[in-house]
Amino acid sequence: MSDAMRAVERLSAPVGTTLSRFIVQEQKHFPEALGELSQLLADLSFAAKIINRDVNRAGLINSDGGVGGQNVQGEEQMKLDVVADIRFARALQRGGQACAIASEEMENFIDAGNHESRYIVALDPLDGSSNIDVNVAIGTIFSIYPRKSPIGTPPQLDDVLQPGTEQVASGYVLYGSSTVLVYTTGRGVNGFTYEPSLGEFFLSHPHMRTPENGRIYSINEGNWNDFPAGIRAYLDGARQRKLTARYIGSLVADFHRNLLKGGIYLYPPTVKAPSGKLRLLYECNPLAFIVEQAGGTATDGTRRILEISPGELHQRCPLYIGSKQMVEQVQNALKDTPEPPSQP
Ligand code: AHM
Ligand code: MG
Repeated sequence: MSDAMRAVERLSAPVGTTLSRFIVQEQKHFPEALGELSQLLADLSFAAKIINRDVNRAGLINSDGGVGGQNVQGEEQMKLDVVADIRFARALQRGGQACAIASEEMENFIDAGNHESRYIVALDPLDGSSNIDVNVAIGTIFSIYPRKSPIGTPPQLDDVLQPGTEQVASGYVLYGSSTVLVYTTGRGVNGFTYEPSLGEFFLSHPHMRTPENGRIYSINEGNWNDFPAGIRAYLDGARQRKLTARYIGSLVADFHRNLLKGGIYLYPPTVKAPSGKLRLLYECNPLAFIVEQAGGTATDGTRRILEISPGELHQRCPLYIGSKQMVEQVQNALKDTPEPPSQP
């Protein structure tokens, strides 16, 4: 082949599979599907594109300041996580496929007004609050459930308080050195990378699998004195085996890295947070669904995360999530040394 032909071939290479095309192709595996879930995923990815733009321009538009503060033009500032919450709620309300939305940013779930729709969305619109103002990777986490109440009626709290096993889809968006959207509908996990010049997510990580074992552990070791004895024992072992410590402090970013490379993320109960810090509905459950679909595990130390029945919207739970063997080791360490966190 001549150089010219090679150049033509290179320049006209296919750009790949867009997220929208992939969603439509996936829908064909669910013959009874009416396209509502596909539309919901499309709405979420559209809002994610807008958040991505906002995150990238955060320093310029002063949206990284505190709520109620003022920017240099004397305009009201709004924190990016609040902006993200508004954008997702608007996209879902207007998209028409979510009848209720539960968010980390809202005390109660909201009735999205779409009473004919069949789905509930729980989400953390912008997770990693301590990293928002300092240009460190942050993320969105979402979870989709079928409603339990009859179609055509207003959604109820029980629609939102379902165990993770009931999820029909979940995913996350990582706003990092590139922006990645990863999701599952229970048929494996696929990841898409955002191409800013085309404004599209493209399939970049098909059929994601996480290694059975890994060498990375991610935990806020500053809380060492508060950890249950079993966790301290596990961490001692990890140091002896010279594992690698990596902790960004953004769950999505730590989770994504460990998913790809093999590792474990731990947020144990502490004295300050006796039930752990992370929220079951929109942080633990969606990532637990993804990790299991990718061959990994998620527990609260004794129970499978997905089987925990939530009693309230913002319920917290300890989280040990990642490579199967590493999570098992943590569970064993907790069993062998079953002491609660020490009291101050
Ligand atoms: P947030 O929802 O207020 O952002 O809190 C959740 C975040 C996670 O992204 C992160 O893994 C964890 O909190 C970090 O907590 P800590 O600062 O205690 O290590
Ligand atoms: Mg959060």
